[in-house]
Parts: sequence; C-alpha cells; structure tokens
Amino acid sequence: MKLSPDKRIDLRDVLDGLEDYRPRRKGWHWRTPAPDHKVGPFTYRNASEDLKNSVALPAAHAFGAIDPQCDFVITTEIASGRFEDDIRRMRMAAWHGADHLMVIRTTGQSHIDGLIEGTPEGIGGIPVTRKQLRATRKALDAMEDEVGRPINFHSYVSGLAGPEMAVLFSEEGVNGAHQDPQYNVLYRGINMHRSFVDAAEAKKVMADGGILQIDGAHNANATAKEAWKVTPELLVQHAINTAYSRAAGMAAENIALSTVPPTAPPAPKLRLDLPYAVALRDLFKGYRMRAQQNTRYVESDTTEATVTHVLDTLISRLAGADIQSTITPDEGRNIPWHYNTIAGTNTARQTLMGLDGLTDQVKLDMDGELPELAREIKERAILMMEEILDMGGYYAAVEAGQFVDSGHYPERHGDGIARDPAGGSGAGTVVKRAPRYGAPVCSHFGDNVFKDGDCKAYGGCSLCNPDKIRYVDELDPLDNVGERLKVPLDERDRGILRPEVERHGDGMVCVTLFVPAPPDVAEAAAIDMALHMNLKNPEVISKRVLHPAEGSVFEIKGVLDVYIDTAFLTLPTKVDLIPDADIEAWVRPRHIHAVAATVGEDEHSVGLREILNIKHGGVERFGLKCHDLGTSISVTRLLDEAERTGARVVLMSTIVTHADVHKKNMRRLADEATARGLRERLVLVAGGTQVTDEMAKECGLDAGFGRGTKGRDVGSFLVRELQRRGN
Ligand code: Z98
Repeated sequence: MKLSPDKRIDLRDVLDGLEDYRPRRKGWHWRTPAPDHKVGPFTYRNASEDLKNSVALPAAHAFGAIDPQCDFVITTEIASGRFEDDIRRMRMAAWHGADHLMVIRTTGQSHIDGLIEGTPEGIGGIPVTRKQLRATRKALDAMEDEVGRPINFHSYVSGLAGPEMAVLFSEEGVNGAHQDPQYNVLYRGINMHRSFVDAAEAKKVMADGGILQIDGAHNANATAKEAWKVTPELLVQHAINTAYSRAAGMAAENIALSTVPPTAPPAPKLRLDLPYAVALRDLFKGYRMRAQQNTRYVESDTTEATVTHVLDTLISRLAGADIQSTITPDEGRNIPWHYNTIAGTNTARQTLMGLDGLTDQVKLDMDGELPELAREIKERAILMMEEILDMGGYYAAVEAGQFVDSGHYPERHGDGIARDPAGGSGAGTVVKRAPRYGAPVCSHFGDNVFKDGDCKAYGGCSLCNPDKIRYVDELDPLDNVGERLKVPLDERDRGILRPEVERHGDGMVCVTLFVPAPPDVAEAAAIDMALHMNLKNPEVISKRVLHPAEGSVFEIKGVLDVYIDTAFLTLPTKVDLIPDADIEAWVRPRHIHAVAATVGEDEHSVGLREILNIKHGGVERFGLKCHDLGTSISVTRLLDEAERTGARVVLMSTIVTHADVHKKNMRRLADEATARGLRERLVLVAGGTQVTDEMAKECGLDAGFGRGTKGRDVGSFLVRELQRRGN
C-alpha cells in the first residue's frame, strides 16, 4: 500500500488482503540522533534525522520553512474509539512529528478476560482485536514510507488476558506496551497472584519481541488526592515493576519508566517537580524515561493544559527523558479531538525545538537545595520499601492499604487502595505447573521441557511462523467496520463533506463566545445563542469568568447538521507565491520605483501602509523604492509623480465604494495612463477591502488585491509582471 501526500488514505486499501498482511518489522525504534545537525540557518544540538514529508510549525515560514526534529520520541495518545478514525488521525500526527502512537480503547481493556476477534464496537467502546491491530500496523507501515521515519505503535498489556495480549502484540508488530501488574491489582481489582504470574509470561514475550515496556506508576500520581505527596511511592512502584521485569528477562533498554511531574500551576511546580525528577533519574540510571503530562490537572481550559505541558517538557529537557508523551489539551472535556491531538503533539515539538541545546547553557544547581530534596524523596522511598518487606511483602502491603495513600510517606492517612490477596477477578485461577510441563513455543516464561526454538520441530509457533496464526475476520454481521464504513465511504465517493472532530462526519464544531453578563445569565444566553446558530445539542465545554459582573467566555460544542457537496464549490484560483528571498534578489538590484496613494477623496491609509511598510512585511523590504504620496490624491498627480520618479509601478488604494467611486478611479487611472503614453511602462495595481482581481482587470488595471493581502502577494505579482514584460 502506498500513500500519496495529496490523497486521503483509502480505508478500503487498508482493509484489503489483511488476512495475509505481515508487519514489516518488530520491536521498538528510537530516533536516529543527528548531532550538530544543520537545518536551514541553524545548527541543532538535540536533533534527529529530518522527515521526508511533514507539516512544519507555524513560525517556520520565517526561517525558510524548516522542520527540524527533536531527539526525543514524541507520543500521542489516539483514542477516537474507532480504529478506522484513529488511522486518519495517526497520519496527521505522524506529519506533525509524532512517532509513538498509543492507542487506548474507549473500553477498559483490562475488564475483558479474553481476546476478541473482528472489529466490534459493542457497548462502552471497542476492545483491541487482531484485525484492528493488523489494519493499523499496515497503515502505519505505509505512513512510515510517507514521512520517512519508523513509527512505534503502542497499546496496553493488562487485565486477565495480559499474556494473550502480549503474544498478539508480538505477532502483529506492536512496538510498545504498558505492562505493570500493580496496575491490575490497584486499579482493576484483579487478583494479585494472577496478575504477577501473568506479568511474568507477558513480560517474557514482550522482551523476546523487542517491545518497549512502559510501567504504570503514573496512575498513582493521577489517582492520589495530593499527588505531590505520593512521590516516594512512585519510586517504589517503579522499582517493583522494574525488578520484576528484569527477572522475567527484559533488557534494561526496553524498560521505560512512566514519569509524570506531580504538580501543575498554581502549585510552585518546578520547585516541587524538579527534585522528584532528579531523584527518579538518579535511582533508575540505565533505564528509559517516558515523561507524560499529569492528566489529573487537565481541566477544560486548553490554554492552561498547554502551559502545563510546556513546563513539563522543560523538566524533561532539564532532567532528561527519552520519550515525551503528549496529552491532548482537551482530555478534560471530551474524547480527544483530531486537531487537539495535533495541538498536543505540536506543543511537545515546538517546546523541544525551542529548548535545543538548553543544558549546554543552563544546569541544575547540584550545590543548592536540589540534591538535598531529591535525597529526601529517595530516603522516604527506601523506608517504604523496607516497611513493605517487614510487613511480609507486596501482597501484605497492598492488603494494608499502603499504596495510593494521600499521606507523605511515612505519614499515612488510611485512604490508600486496599485489596484482598485472596480476592479479586481471577482469584484461585493460578495452577501449579506440572513436572515436565511443555509448551512448544519460542517465547515462554519459566519451566518448559522445550527450549526456545524447539517449536521448529512442530512446524514453528505463531511467533516464528506467522502462517500458524488463525486470522478471524469478523464475527458479528452488524457490529463491524464494513458496516460502519458504508456511510462514510459513500459520502466520500460522492464528494460530501461535514465537519468532524471525533469520528468521520460527526458534524461536531466548537464556537467561542464572550457574553457580557454575570456567569449564570451569560451561560444560559450563550447556549441560546448557539441554538440560534443552528447547533444541535449545544454543550458548554469550557467557561472562564473574566470578571464576575463584566462577563465570561464560553466554548460551546454542538453538531452542525449540514453537508457540503464539493461538486458545487467554486475554488479561488491559487497563486503560488515567489519566496520572499527570491523576490528581494530580483527587485533590490534593479532599483525599481513605485508611487502609491489613496485616490480620490479617500482618507483610509492603513491598508496601503501595511502593504508598503517594512515593519508590516510590506514591499519596501524587497528593496522596492516606494513613494507614498499620502491620502486623497488625484489620479493625475499619481501619474505626474510616476513620471517624475521614473516609477515602474503605481499602487492605488481605494476603500470608499459609494456610487462605485472605486471603480471609476480605477478606470480613470488606466485611461489616463494610456492617454499619456505610460501604460506600457507602468504596472497598475489597485488594492482595497472591496477590490478583487477580476474587478481591477475589468477596469483596465493589471491586478487587484482585496482583504487579507500581504506585501509578499503584491511583491510576487510585481516580479512576475515585470519579468513578463521583459525587464
Ligand atoms: C498512559 N494516559 O498511557 P485499561 N496498564 C497501564 C496503564 O497505565 C493503562 C492501562 C493498562 C495513560 C493512559 N493508562 C491510561 C499501566 C492506562 C490501560 O483497562 O484498558 O484502561 O488499561 O500513560
């Protein structure tokens, strides 16, 4: 399957021939570092190799449209709840520099006790299935070719089907996964013994498949009432999972700790979070760090979420990290929307590029309070670990509610998560392995009469011989991707467009409005206004009081139930602009003069000045010699000055339109220039809010520029026109 940058991905191609599709590669991929990497005018210190195709950051145009890539892997969590929509979102994310795409299903995967086939949505969201994984991996393989960088696909190995999930992931080329038996125990109420036995098997399979593991310590941070007090326990959780993973055969470089800065402003964030980061990096040298924003503080205000994300990323750069996970800034208000997934990704790459080389100039002060504070966190963690051992081990400690207690260890508040070691889902299901137990597979934890590779004698196992995999397409005739895609594909074929943010054609839009009244009145009024805009099911997703009496600003989502048939759209003709540097290179050495004025009785000079003035990016900066005659100038005077200065260009600005005076003046300029024998020599251009190119041409001029015109539009036109005339 090959993607073409100017075409939308065709989901039919993705789904076609899936039964025979095999992932091209397995295992995790780190970015290829590119030290002292030159991109455009800059040399980067923390960069990786460039992409083949991408969308650059907005300000990149000022630096020659560069799109440097940072050294960290950038993650985005893709969670529309439908893999067919996730795939399109992944492609956009990959073009914005994300190379670790985590798919979390809208249903809690850990609540499912087996593997499910097909692509059902069912109730409560969709589970992970082989077909979805395979389709996604196939699409990602094509996206890798398109952007020119390997993309890591990630999901979650948890719940009672954890080991089965690990095998499935290894078979289907999933490159990273969360795995932490403590997650099952604490948050999903799964039996402890079962969780740890399953984890050993899952981790072995992940280790053999080169899958990067991310642990689950961050969940304590997101769950605890006072997250900044849970830091010693976070170190303990990391330690338990890391040691257990090593014992199961996982290499240190495939173990990533899931670190989350514990606070967010208005807390004194860096003062609290930096010592924690330092303690963590110090205690877990040699392991990878996956840094993620703390979801706990993501409210409905996307700007606030973005600022915290930037500060988190600053900590990652200062303290070191390998993966910067992004949280979409709208997590706190809805299923992440397409464009907010990209916004989160951009926040990370924009911040990281901006911080390039920071640690060459700024160092953490290791002679001040920082190491003392870090040491205190480590001491508390070690005390906690000792007490766990005294209590009889992990199971006993969990039973006693030691974990996710809101007290700052050794202080305890008695509000931790307590679980019964003999209870929970799957209790009593662990069976002792019989003597001479044998499983002829390539990857298996513990006693096994077959050695790794012995499965060849039986024709191979599904990990080394994918032909052994039984691919089940769909089981439910109604609840499957084929049915779900009927309407979207049909609309696509017919050229029908609707706005969307979660799923294909959901019609969802968001409007922002300020209402000048106290909050309650303002909110009721805002909803009414949204109804007047014909938005269905309007819902306030963010409100911010700007002043308790003066007013509030609201963001309202709703469904705009209209569609656009692209067959009836008239598209404006697109002009390719000449790059600024090329305009200047042509204009400056030629010493070209231009006269400019607002004509007739028109005192509106702002627009013209924006077009001329160097400060506003006007044509002056290309070296055009501009003579601004001012306002309310007659056409005759304009042409007199053009003759006197030897100008090649006349720029007339005309805003006033009553009685079509703007058109009259345009015609007058063309006619008088012709009568005076100047028409051949002069390029005549009009500009103004109501002016269009067609109108200007009808009136005998060479070009017209309307609202939104910038100096580079005019500059680009002038160069082409003067070149056309052979100058
Ligand atoms: C993240 N934002 O990716 P269910 N195991 C671990 C987890 O952290 C999670 C799951 C399993 C977070 C996403 N984390 C939340 C260690 C989820 C998923 O049962 O499918 O929800 O488990 O860091």
